[in-house]
Amino acid sequence: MAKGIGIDRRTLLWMYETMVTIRRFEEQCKREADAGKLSGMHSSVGQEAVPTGICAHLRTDDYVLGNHRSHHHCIAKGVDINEMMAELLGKVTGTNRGKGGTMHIADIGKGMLGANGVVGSNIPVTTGAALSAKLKGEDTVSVVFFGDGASGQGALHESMNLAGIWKLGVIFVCENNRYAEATPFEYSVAGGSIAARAAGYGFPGVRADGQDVLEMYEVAGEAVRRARAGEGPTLIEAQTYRYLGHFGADNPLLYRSEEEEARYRAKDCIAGLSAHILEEGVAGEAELSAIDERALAAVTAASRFADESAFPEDRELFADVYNDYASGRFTRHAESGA
Ligand SMILES: Cc1ncc(C[n+]2csc(CCOP(=O)(O)OP(=O)(O)O)c2C)c(N)n1
Repeated sequence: MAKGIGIDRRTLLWMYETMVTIRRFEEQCKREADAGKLSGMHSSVGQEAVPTGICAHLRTDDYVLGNHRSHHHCIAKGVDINEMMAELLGKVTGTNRGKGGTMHIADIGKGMLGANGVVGSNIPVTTGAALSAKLKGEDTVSVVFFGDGASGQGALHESMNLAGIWKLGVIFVCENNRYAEATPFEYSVAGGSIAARAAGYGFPGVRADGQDVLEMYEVAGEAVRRARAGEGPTLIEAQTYRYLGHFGADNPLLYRSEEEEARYRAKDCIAGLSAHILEEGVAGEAELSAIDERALAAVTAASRFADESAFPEDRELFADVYNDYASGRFTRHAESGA
């Protein structure tokens, strides 16, 4: 673990509770999927430290965008887990009134501009959000999370170039969990380092231990400071691991070893932070257990909330989906009479 020097107690305990909440949420999602209540989802278990260490520095008006594996990004950015669980189950109380599902959760009010099932697609959108902030003279930071597989998309390189020349307040965060579906990082990423690519665009690229939330916090602190100060972008390559298969139903042992899985699980981000908190006397066992219980209770309540919520009515099908901006006939859900 990094030393975590200077991180206050409130932040440490927030990071602990956020990571535990993400894990309990993902475990509940797997149960919902196994019960046939949702068709499947990309679990972020094992990767909790990456968005947690970064979002610990963000304000509500900062922007986060994600990818197909984004439950952890949403929770770390403060999206309500009741609404998230309802969204996953297609209920009308969901973040997107049940029309987005697991890969398209968005909550503009919380600064979560959206997950996205199209690999790499949110990288230029985030760069655009950062450009908009710059043109408006705002110091908001825009963060995009994407995988090692997405790092081969041309959109990343075009975005890094524009962000570099315009010194945009964007942070490109690659969650390198070593596999894009079943394709190993070593096979698909030329040069062996995603972080090193930033040098070609004239801004810092940093490789960090994505299973160490204190290191993530430290690296993100500098990236956020640069972005707010108008000094330009940063690329962070967080080395992490997804404990489960790509989409839940697949068997990861067809392309990786039990020994490798055990090695990463031994460096678990929650266990690491818990040990740090206890060793440094930040909190005792009883306080951490109380947080564990609170996180579990919140996730259980979210599941109940989703179960008890209604599905959208048929007449809602086209509300908030198509809009004709050009003709001025733009309708919001509330105005559509649905
Ligand atoms: C443009 C596009 N190509 C292919 C896919 C199919 N696909 C979905 S997830 C995925 C792997 C993405 O890997 P990575 O970016 O490393 O993210 P991870 O799943 O490891 O979090 C692929 C190829 C897609 N959704 N979009």
